[in-house]
Amino acid sequence: MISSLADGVARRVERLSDSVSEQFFEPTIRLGVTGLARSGKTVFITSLVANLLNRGRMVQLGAVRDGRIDVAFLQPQPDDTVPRFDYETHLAMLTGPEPQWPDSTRAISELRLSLRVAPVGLLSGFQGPRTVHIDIVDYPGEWLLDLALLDKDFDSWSSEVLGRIKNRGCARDFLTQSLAVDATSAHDERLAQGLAREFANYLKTARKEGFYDCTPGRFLLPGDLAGSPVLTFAPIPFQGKSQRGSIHREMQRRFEAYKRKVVQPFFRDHFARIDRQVVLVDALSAIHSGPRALEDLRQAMADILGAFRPGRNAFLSRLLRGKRVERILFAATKADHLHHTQHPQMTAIMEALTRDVRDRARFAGAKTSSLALASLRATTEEMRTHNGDELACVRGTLLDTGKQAAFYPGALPDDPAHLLGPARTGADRWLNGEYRAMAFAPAKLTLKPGDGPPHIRLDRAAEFLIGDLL
Ligand SMILES: Nc1nc2c(ncn2[C@@H]2O[C@H](COP(=O)(O)OP(=O)(O)OP(=O)(O)O)[C@@H](O)[C@H]2O)c(=O)[nH]1
Ligand SMILES: [Mg+2]
Repeated sequence: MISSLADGVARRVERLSDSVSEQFFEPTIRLGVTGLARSGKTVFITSLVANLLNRGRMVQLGAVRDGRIDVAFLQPQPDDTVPRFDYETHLAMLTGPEPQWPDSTRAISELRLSLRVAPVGLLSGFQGPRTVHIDIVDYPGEWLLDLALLDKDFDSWSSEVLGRIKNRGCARDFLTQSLAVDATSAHDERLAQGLAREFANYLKTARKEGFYDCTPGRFLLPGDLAGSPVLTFAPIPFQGKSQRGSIHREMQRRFEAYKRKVVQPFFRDHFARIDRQVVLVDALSAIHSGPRALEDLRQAMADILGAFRPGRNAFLSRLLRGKRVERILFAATKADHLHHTQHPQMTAIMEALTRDVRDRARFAGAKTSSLALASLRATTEEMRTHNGDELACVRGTLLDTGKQAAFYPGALPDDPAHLLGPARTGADRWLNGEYRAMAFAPAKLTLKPGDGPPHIRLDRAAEFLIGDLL
């Protein structure tokens, strides 16, 4: 009895000293990782963590080059209600004997990595090593698109959505139902559920067809909110004065509840606490899909990045009160689909895609950078001769057949305007080039002790994001 009591006291003291030392001596960086669906978030985090634990391939990270990182280790995360990023499972899939890409994740998750770092500078002879905690937070880029809903009331949102989708084939079934609704009629739960279901179906198809404006984001990824009233509304046509007890009044109430209970908490509990942010973009896939997909991607990026210019949104300005993300990295992922001689063009496209917004974010004080990276390199490079031309190819295992093949993706233009121009003016195909997409399986690896999985420029990304704090 006494010993367990004493034990309890001792532990409490220990915990107290833990949290005191954490606050005063152990800096914590919250690193947000976002991007649209399939942009490469899970692979990025898995490989980044694996390469920070085994740092043989991270020489462009200054603290690694200088030999100042003594150890890196995973620790329990600080937030008890956020799912843990399932690092071990994802790594096992990527680096197992039959390597596979991880499953789609589509929700928020978190992981704490701690680094013990030797001090630099004048005091280095007197100080012991410091511990720096990096809390990596993975969240869907689609959730940032919901920010725009906060500025709208139900009626303006409804008419905007109905206007925007009126000519979309994939919206036909939903529109037929929605336009037939008499908004003044008494609320009928079955009708509301039918409309919400049809609206969610439309959103899912629209996303598959490459439309990016698929909000409210949680309709696509409902998680444990599935079937709840905050997800049981849909845009309906309405004019005049709202009646008590009408379907319009109930839809309006639920729309407001979605903003208050789903959108605002995400920004308050997660977004507002981020110090450094990486936005991952699968620009190559969009280029392969053609001008419309690239223009859609550009607009989605602009909307996503709008969240990093809080001045635009009253709720966010109030929430952040001057605090801002200090650094934002825009990274084109899957650069191993291109020979390295094309990486500068890829980076230029990335810069052009984010230019408008980036300039403003820079103006607001955040440091920004763009690069092309591969979190997990799945190819090797090779030169091939074709009709007398030297083609810079990449070679890898094809995902669908399991066969080895060399692949030439097409030449990206030196001037990104040659792609973004036609995309903006609504061209339906590329005139001066053909771009092919190819899905590679992750390569079988034999890693030397001390080496993480192979990557391209993941160390540069880490240097930009956290290097100054190590
Ligand atoms: N070749 C190559 N392919 C990659 C790389 N990173 C991601 N991919 C491909 O992109 C797909 C999506 O990667 P994920 O990391 O699962 O993307 P995500 O953003 O987490 O996707 P969701 O969880 O669905 O939102 C993978 O299944 C791979 O096919 C890379 O570094 N190289
Ligand atoms: Mg994922």
